[in-house]
Amino acid sequence: MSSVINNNFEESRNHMELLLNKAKDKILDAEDVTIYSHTDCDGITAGSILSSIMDKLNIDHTVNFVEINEVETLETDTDLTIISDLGAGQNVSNLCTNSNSSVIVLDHHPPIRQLGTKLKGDLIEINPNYYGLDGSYTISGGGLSYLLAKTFHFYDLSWMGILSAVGDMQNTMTGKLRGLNTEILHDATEVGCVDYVNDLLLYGRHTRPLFVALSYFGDIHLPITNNRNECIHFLENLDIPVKNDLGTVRYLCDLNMNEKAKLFNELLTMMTREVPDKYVKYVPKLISGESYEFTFEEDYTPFKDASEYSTVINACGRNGRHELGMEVIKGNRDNIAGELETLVKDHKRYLAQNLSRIQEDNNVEILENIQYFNGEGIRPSVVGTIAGMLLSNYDWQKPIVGYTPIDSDEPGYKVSLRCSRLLGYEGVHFGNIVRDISEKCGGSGGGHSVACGAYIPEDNMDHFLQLLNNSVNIA
Ligand SMILES: [Mn+2]
Repeated sequence: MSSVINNNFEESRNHMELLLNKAKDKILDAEDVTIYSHTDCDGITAGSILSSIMDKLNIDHTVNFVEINEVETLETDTDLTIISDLGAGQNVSNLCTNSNSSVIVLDHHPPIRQLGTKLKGDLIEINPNYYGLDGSYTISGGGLSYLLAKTFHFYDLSWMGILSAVGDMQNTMTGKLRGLNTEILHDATEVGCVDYVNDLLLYGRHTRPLFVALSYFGDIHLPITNNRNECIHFLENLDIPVKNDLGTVRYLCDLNMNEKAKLFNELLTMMTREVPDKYVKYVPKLISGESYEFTFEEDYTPFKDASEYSTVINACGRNGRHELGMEVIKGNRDNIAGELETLVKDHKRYLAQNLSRIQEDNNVEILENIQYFNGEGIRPSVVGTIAGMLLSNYDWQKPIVGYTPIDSDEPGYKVSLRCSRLLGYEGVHFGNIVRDISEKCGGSGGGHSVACGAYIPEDNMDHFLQLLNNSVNIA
């Protein structure tokens, strides 16, 4: 267990700053640096921030994107090694003791070492959880990497800290960024690279026609869900034109305040009708929240809105093209535009095909408290995305679990769980539940309250589902 320093926020931030400055000195002393970062949007963005720091300082470096289970066997032969968005929960003594490299761990996941642990090599570990700050929403791996960049006054990288926080879903429960993320947001608005507005939480503010965005809306099943015709009627009834005067289809970003207010009220009424009484008070939070935009990006592109941007980076990561995602973030987009477009298109097609296959084959089994599908044939990296997409087509009041075989020495499954945020607001934390149950099943897991995952040995999969079904009583 880690020790927690229970001082006030300012003291915590000051102590982090002390460690960040030590890390800064290590960087300035290094001739060459190895960067290891995680493979998801947060990790890719964190790697991009660290790489940008090294570029600006003209320091030789390599960036490698790795999975959690690879951390303990990593090697290094450079002066300095930086691990971001992972490392806190893994044994890193291999890196520290078998090399002369100094090691910096910038992670927001629960740490297994005490603050200030000494290993044979130099180790600087920076983690919000040491100060009682919950890493699931106060700051991301990329956010910590930005705080390091900030010690060099590289404020222009602050937008990446916002991208990583949104990519890590740090704003999902309250609809806005909190904790140390607000410091990053402050820096980003100060230098003018990020704007934020209160808006409807429809995904696709710049890239999905409004009536399409509406058809995908929400954690819960509505009369307009997956029904574009209904969505068009819905908008017409509200006097919100689907197209503008020139006949061009309109996006959420085209609506004026009055139109947005009408849309908000109508969605509120519709959703209030659909949910049990105990959830009614949470419904406004499902409909509106803060949206973050990058001021230097073009309107109507997938790079303007932070949440849409994170989809592009996730598409890169989930197709094993992490470097491509990093090039996008670092702004080297001209040469890779075609490649990126193809990748995102193929990714969407892959998701759509697997989604309809599961629905057509009637693959979703409904138990008393959970529903699940055997996603054999689906790549482990996207089984969670597909679970999330399926949720509104099934019983949104139960979590949905998908699993698919992983390629490894011991046969097992990658498991992903998604559920409505309404369950999270009621206090259910599936990340913790799944962590406990997966350990009982000889696996490992965890994550957010409404989105989490696990690795489970093949023989224990049925047992896992059974324990999960028994562990919650949704009704
Ligand atoms: Mn992360």
